[in-house]
Amino acid sequence: MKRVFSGVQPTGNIHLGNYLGALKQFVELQDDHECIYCIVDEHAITVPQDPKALREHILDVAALYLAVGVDPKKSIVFVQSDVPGHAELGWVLTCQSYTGELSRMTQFKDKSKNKESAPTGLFTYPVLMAADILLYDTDIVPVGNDQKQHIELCRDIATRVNNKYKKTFVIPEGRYLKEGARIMALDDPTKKMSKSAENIHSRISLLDDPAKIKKSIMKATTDSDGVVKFDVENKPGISNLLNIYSVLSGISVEDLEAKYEGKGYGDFKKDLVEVTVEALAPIRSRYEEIRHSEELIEILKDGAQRADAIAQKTMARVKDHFGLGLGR
Ligand code: AQP
Repeated sequence: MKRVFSGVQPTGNIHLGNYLGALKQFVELQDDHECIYCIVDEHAITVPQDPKALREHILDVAALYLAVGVDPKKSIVFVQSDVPGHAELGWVLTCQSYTGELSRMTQFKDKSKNKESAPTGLFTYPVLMAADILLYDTDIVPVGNDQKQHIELCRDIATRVNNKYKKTFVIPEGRYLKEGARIMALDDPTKKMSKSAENIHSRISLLDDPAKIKKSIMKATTDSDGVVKFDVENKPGISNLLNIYSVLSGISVEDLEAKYEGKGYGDFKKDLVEVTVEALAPIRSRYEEIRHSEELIEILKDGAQRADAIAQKTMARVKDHFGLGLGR
């Protein structure tokens, strides 16, 4: 069975982009793959975090994994910092990466823009992400489009190590969905939907109540010609909404265009509100059931043990190939 690894940062406001780009794939893959899903808290501290809130967000994301359908009987679910191999391999790989290639990462450029100085962790973040993936001999990494550059870097580092030392790592492949891979912000469809955007109406969070969902969708930026048509270049707002509608309802974009021919954006948006509320309602209620349960903690502890067993084997191999430690 092929092995799958992916993670989400516990930085709050898990949104439709995270769900449609990544989490939905997590669920799809778990029946016929060996899946490992992580809450990447060590990535979250690359920007300032309130310690109390971070702890809560870790459990929020874990509960959301389960609420969307990740099944701990089929998949390993755990918190990154509970497995020391991530940070350990992260350092080894930092020594195998170059400042030039890290400087080219667009996420680093965006997040450090207009800052006189940025945390070093923000710069080396993609190396830690490579370590997360390579630690588990991962074959497939289900992620959104925005992670493509980081996945390529991971493959480059793994290939470099394999060529320089004995074959150490499996070379992973990114897995991106055709639709859902890049959900755009509702207030500005030229930017991706993001957890950290200031305007709460730029995103739909998975736990938003129906009133908030309605307000965000009805306010979403479209254009003035009133034709429901998929055309990313000229009509990015309505194209993004069509995309969301299509993935949530299972109706193709072409069928949606036909359904709303001759109707205005108002009707379209009203229906999209209904579709979204309906899709998110079971996630919200499952989340409420599990979020404060002891079961959640047990699942994460068990997941960390199972993940650690795999990670330790990889670290033993890495140390052996690099000549680290005493070797006995
Ligand atoms: N807009 C998006 N469309 C599709 N997929 C997306 N992902 C993120 N945004 C979109 C995917 O969600 C997974 C988890 O992302 P993350 O926790 O690593 O955070 P991120 O990519 O940094 O997400 P945000 O929302 O943009 O957070 P901030 O604002 O904190 O930077 C990944 O698979 C990602 O591709």
